[in-house]
Amino acid sequence: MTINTDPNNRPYNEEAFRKTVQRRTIMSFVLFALFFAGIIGLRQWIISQPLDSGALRPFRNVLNANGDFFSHFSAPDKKAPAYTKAQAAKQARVNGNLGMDSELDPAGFRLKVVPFGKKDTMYFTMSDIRSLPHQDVIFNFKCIEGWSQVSHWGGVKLYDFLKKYKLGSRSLSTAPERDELSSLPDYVGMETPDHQYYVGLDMKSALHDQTILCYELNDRPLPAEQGAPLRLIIPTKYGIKHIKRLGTIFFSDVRPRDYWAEQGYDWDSSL
Ligand SMILES: Nc1nc2c(c(=O)[nH]1)N[C@H]1C(S)=C(S)[C@@H](COP(=O)(O)O)O[C@H]1N2
Ligand SMILES: [Mo]
Repeated sequence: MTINTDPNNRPYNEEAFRKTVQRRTIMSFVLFALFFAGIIGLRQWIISQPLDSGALRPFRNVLNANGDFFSHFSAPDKKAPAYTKAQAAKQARVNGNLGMDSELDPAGFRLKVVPFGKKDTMYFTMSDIRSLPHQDVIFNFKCIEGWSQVSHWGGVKLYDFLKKYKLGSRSLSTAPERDELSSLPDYVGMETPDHQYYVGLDMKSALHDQTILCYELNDRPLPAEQGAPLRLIIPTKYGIKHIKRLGTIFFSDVRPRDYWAEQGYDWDSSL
């Protein structure tokens, strides 16, 4: 007795069975080849695309879309959690020394500021900067490499500095206001004196209450390897944005170049 498993009760036909198997084998081979060609074609297309801020355009678009999406959740006016001095590391980590080779002359130091529209460049001494109200910032410093550390910095609010010297608005006669963001230039750019390291910031984050021009670490003068005489501390963003050895500040409606964004990292780098 034979068991016929065909529901239509057709007799078993070896020749037909072999043909079906053969046809399916060819079909799956063709589909696989098409799929493979598609992947290779896509890859060819992607690598033929132009570079945009250091990433191939399609990847940069994904990075930008990611950044735009997540910026809705991490509002730049949100405060980074505060800590006490006792919680801060006694020995703050040192990381990164790009753009820090130029000669260090704290007495001769001038912070260069180029007002919006490249109007007359202005220069500020450390005493100009120190004359503003002192501000401590104690926060959890986070590096994209994966480490974080609570550290204690001192300086003056970038906002206070820009307000006092009427910088960062579209004209030289008005001080920037936080609640008039739409009337201000969109971005702030910062570079080391030798222009080897540079960051771009959105205006809202630059004017944030915890963003400081920093000249102290643990109540003492900022050490050279941590950015003396002046660096940026911007607790709402990853370490890459905390430029050390600050030399120049400028304002723009075009996204300023950014060292790590050119290496493929998220341009915004908000926490
Ligand atoms: N000029 C300059 N600033 C810089 C860097 C750098 O290489 N050069 N590295 C950045 C990175 S990646 C980090 S994590 C922080 C580290 O600051 P720290 O040395 O005070 O820990 O500085 C940032 N600012
Ligand atoms: Mo970093």
